[in-house]
Amino acid sequence: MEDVNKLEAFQAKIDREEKIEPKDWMPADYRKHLIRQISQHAHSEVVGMQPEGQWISRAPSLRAKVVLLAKVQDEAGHGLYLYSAAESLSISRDELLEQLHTEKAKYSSIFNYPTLTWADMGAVGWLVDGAAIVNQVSLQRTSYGPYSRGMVRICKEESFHQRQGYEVISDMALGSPEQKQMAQDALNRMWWPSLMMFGPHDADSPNTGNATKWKIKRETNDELRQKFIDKTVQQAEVIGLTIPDPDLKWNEERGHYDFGKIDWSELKEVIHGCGPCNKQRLNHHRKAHEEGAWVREAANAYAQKQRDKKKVA
Ligand code: FAQ
Repeated sequence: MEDVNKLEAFQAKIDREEKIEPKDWMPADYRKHLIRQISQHAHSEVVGMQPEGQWISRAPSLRAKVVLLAKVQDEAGHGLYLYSAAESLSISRDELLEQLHTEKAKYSSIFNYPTLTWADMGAVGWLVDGAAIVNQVSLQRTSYGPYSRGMVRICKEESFHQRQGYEVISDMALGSPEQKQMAQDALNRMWWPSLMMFGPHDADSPNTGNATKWKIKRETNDELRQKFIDKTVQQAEVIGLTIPDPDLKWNEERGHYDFGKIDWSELKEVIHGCGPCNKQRLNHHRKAHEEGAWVREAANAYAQKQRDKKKVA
């Protein structure tokens, strides 16, 4: 009976648009759902540093290098905000990383594609950050306080990322015929994987039901995907690039673009470890984590020393 009352009070709080905070009572499934989503979001930010990190040493100018470096550092920061939000739900950072390394936890499918040319740095910022913002703007209103507040800050930085990418792709698209071809090729390769970032169709999305009831998700996978398409098509037109979808067409009645069929078998394969770079990305993360063990040990030893000092004083 007590739990039924608590559950009703919890749902009423959500329905009143009040945030749930770490010390509030919450059903175990809400906690589990949030840990899953927030940690996967954090892993995506951190693994997402790899495809861009590879280009820092190959950026075509000092300005481009500095800007890309700043962007990749921001992504590490986003990972940290998100890991902290997940930790506020009583799970340790070690457990979260263990789940990533044992492939129990996922990260966004998009980061399992290679970045082959400098134009891909444009496509990642323009499309991948562009898609991430559409999703994250919506998540600013998520019901869990620490996640919502983290999103507000992340969105501010993410808009800078999207502009960085659009600048790179615009410069290429409006440059020499060879550069324009590179920009078009990057768009051709990244377009469909970017649409897959929003997850399966609503009808095939097992987590959407609870996520909507608990206001973790404020818009569904399909609604967000449509928003992203509608705003990105015009951006491609401005710089003279063609979206690689022959079925893309403005639908006056719906007030949205109609678009072609997404290859869901490709998303399934990538999610289940068989994308072009899955093994490479995870192995790199595991290796970096092992090599960083001494830093964690040193930081813990230092923190312990400070605690001991306080005790004596
Ligand atoms: N990739 O029932 P649903 C970024 C999984 S941040 C991999 O629809 P849900 C910044 C899903 O987890 C990008 N797995 O799931 C940046 C679930 O499996 P599970 C990350 C996917 O949670 C830019 C299963 O399929 N953003 O890019 C994908 O309701 C540039 C069934 O799916 C976030 O994480 C996928 N694409 O909706 C960094 C935002 N789609 O967990 C560097 C927060 C689905 O039951 C460079 N997350 N799955 O084993 C979300 O909004 C949601 O979790 C969705 C999925 C929309 C991703």
